[in-house]
Amino acid sequence: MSQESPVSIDPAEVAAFREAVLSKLTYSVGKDPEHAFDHDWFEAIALAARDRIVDPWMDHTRRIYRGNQKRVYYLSLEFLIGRLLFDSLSNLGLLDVARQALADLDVDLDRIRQLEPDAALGNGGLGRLAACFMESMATLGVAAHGYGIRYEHGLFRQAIVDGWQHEQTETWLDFGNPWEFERAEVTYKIGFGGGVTNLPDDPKGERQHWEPADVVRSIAYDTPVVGWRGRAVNTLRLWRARAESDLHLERFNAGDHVGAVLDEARAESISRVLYPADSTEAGQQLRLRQEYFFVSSSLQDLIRRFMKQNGDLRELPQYVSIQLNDTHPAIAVAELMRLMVDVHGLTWDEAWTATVGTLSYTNHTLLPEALETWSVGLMEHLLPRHMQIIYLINAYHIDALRAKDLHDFELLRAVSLIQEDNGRRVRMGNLAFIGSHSINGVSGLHTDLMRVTVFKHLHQLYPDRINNKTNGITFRRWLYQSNPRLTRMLVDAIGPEVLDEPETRLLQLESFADKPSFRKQFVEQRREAKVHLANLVRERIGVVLDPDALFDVQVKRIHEYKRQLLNLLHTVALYQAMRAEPHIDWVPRVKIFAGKAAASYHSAKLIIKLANDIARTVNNDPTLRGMLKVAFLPNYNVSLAEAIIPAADLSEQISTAGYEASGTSNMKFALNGALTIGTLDGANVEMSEQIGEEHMFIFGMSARQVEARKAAGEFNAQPWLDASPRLNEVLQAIHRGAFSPDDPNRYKGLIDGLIAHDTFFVCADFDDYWDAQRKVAAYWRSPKLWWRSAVLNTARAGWFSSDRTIREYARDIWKALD
Ligand code: 26V
Repeated sequence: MSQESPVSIDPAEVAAFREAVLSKLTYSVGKDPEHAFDHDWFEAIALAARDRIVDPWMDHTRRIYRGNQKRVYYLSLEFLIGRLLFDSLSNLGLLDVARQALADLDVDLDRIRQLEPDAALGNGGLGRLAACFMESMATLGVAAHGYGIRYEHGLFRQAIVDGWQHEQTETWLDFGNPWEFERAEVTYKIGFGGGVTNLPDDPKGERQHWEPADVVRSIAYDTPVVGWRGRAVNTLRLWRARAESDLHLERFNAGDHVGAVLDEARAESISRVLYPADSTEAGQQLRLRQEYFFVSSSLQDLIRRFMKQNGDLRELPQYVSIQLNDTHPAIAVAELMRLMVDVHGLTWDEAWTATVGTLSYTNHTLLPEALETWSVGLMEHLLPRHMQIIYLINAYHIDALRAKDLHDFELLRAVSLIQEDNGRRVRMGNLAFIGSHSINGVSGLHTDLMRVTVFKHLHQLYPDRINNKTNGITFRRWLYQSNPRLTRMLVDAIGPEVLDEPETRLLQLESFADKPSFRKQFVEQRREAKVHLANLVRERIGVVLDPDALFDVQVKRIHEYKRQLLNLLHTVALYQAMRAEPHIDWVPRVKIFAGKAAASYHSAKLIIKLANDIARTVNNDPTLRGMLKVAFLPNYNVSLAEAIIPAADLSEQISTAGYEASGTSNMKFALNGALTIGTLDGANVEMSEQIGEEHMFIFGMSARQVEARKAAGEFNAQPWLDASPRLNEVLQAIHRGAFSPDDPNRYKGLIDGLIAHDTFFVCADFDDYWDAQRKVAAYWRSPKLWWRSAVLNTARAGWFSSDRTIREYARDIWKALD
C-alpha cells in the first residue's frame, strides 16, 4: 500500500536515515544487511525512529516541568494501541524519507510494517479510545501521562476452526518491544491483605496504620507517544509486577525453593494477562489485584512527582487532573484518600476536598451486568484499609444527605456505596461518582440516559456533575496512516492544511461532492482499497470477492446488543430472495463480518458459528452466480480494522437503541466515506446531525420506544413473526438446520429463545431493517447520489476528531490548556 511521495524529499535526510538504520542493524541488532531477516530490519527501523523521538520527548518533559504546567493523568486498564511503526514515522514526518531510505537498501517498508505485532492491551472500544486520546493529547500539547498495565499477554488471538472460535494465547512480546524503555529504578511497593491498627493520636480514627501481609513490586515501562508533526511527546507508563526480591530471596535461601518460586509466580501473575472484560470473568480476585496494583503504582508515582515540585497536597487539584477510564481504576478514590491521610498526614476533610477536586470519571456502558461491584468480603480480605475508608466515605455521604433532610429510604439505598441485597457488595460506579467532580458519558444520548438510569438518584443530589463528551477518533491513524490514497486526494483537493486542521478544512470538500471528476477519483481510490481487501480475504480464508460489489461491513466485538444476528437474518433473507428470483438484476453484495466473542459468552460464540455456516452455504451456492458473498474474517484487531475500513461501502451500526454508549468505528467508517445503516443509538445520533440523515440509512425503534416496550414487558416475538412472512421464513430455515446439515439442531435453541424472549428486539426491528437495506440497494444503483453522499460523509466527519473531544475535556473538566 505504498503512496507516492507528496513533495520532493530531501536526499540528505534520506541518507541520514539510511545510515541510522544501518547503524542500528549493526550495533543494536547485531546483523549485517546481507544476513538480516525482515524482523531484524523492523527492529533496526523502529530503533532508528525511536532515536528521533527522544530529543523532543525530553524537551517536552522539561518544558512542562519548567512551566509547572497542569498535568493530566489518564488511568486506564486498557490501551488498544495496535502497531506503532507508521504511527511514529508518520507523526514525525518521516514516512516518505524512511520508505526511500529502505528502498535504497532493497527493503520494502510496507512489507516490514506487517511484521510488527499489534499491542492489543485492550478489549475493544474503551481501550481504543484511550489510545486515540493519548495521540490527541500529545498532538494538542496537553501534559498527559497514560497509566496502565504492561500485560505480557494481550487480548487472545482468535482462530476459527470449523466455523467455531478458538482462543489462543497472544504473545506480542516474544521478539521484544523496541518502543519501550524499562525504568528499573521507578518502582513501588504495593501491599495486599494484612491488618489495620489505630494510631494513638487520632481520636476520630480517620488515620490508620496498614500493615499488609503481602507486598508486590511494580516496575515502570515507558513508551513515548508522539503527537502530530512531533510537536509534543508524552509518556505512556505501563506497570509490570515483580515479586518483592528481598522476601523472595529470604525464602529461597532458607531452602524453600518451591515456595519462593510459587510466591514469585503469584506476584508476577498480576501483569500476566488482560482480562477479556466483556464477559462474566470479571469479578475475580486477580482482577481486583490488577486494579489496585496499577492504581496504587500510578498514584504513588504522580504524588512523588508532585511533591518534588509543589509539596502541599492540598493544592493537588490546581496542578493535577486524574481521569478514570470507566470504574476499573475507581479504587483510586480510596487509595488517594489513604495516601493523603495515612501517609502524608492531611486531615480527612482536606484530603476529601483534594480528592474530589482531582478525580473525574468516564462511564462507558449502562449495561447492568457490566457495572462493577466487589464483594465486601473480598475487599476486606485484600484491601482492609480501603474497605474502612469506603465505609467512612459512605457514612459521611449518607450523614450529609440526612443533614439536608433527605430521609427517603429508596434514595438512600440507591446512592449508598454498599449494595445490601444478594450479598453485600461495593458499587464501584457510585464510589467513582461520589469521589469525582465530573462524571461524563460518551455521547449525547448515553449521557442523557445516565441521568435517568444508573445515576438517576446521584444526579438529583449532584445535578452539575454529569456532563457529556462525545467520543472521537484520531485522524492521524484512521485516515492518514490507514488510507493514504484518500488522504492524498484530500491534500490535492483542498491543500496540505487539511492535515493540520481537518476539523474545519474538511468542510471545503463539500463543494467537490458535486464534481464528477472528483467523485470518479473517489470511486477509484475506494476500488483500490477493495481490491487490496479482497486479496487479503482470499489469502486468509480463501473466499473470492468481487471488488465491484457493495461491501457491507460489520466489525466489532460480538455482543447480542450489537445485533450481528440481525445482520445475519438479513443475509439469509437476501439469500432466499435471490434464490427465489435468481434472474432479477440484484445488486451484488459482500457481507463482511469480524469480531471476537468473550471466551465464556456462549451465545456470541454461536453467532460466530452461524455466520460461518451461512457463509459456507451462500458462498458455495452456484445459483447465486456470486451475487452474494459472506466472509467472516478471523482475529479482528486494530491492524485488520485499518485494512477493512477504507474498503467499506456500507457501515453497519445497528445496536438496539439505548445500548451502544457511543461506538467509534461508526466515525472511522464515515470519515473514510462509507455510508452508515444504523439505529439512532450512541454517537450515530451526532453523526446524523453532522452529516445529515439523508446521507445515512436510519431505521428501527428509538431508545424511547425500546424503553416503552421493555417497561411493558413486550419481549415475545410471535406478533412480529405473524406480521412478517419474510422473517418467518428466515427463522424457519435456520431452525430446521438449512445452514447446519451436519447438526440440524444446532440453532434450535437460539431461534426458540429469540422468539420466546427477544431481549434485543431483533425481530421487532427486522422488517424496518429489511426496508432500509432495500433503500441502500436502490441508492447504490444511482452512483451519482451514492458517491455524492460518500464524499459528504468524509467532508462532514471533522467534528469526530478526538482532538475536538480532548479540547472539550481540557476546557470543561481538566482546566488544562488555555
Ligand atoms: C463490558 C461487559 C462486561 C460484563 C458483560 C457484558 C459487558 C458488555 C460490555 C462491556 C463493555 C464495557 C465498556 C466498554 O467497552 N464500552 C464501550 O466504550 C466505547 C468507548 O467509549 C464506546 O464507544 C462503546 O459504545 C462502549 O460499548
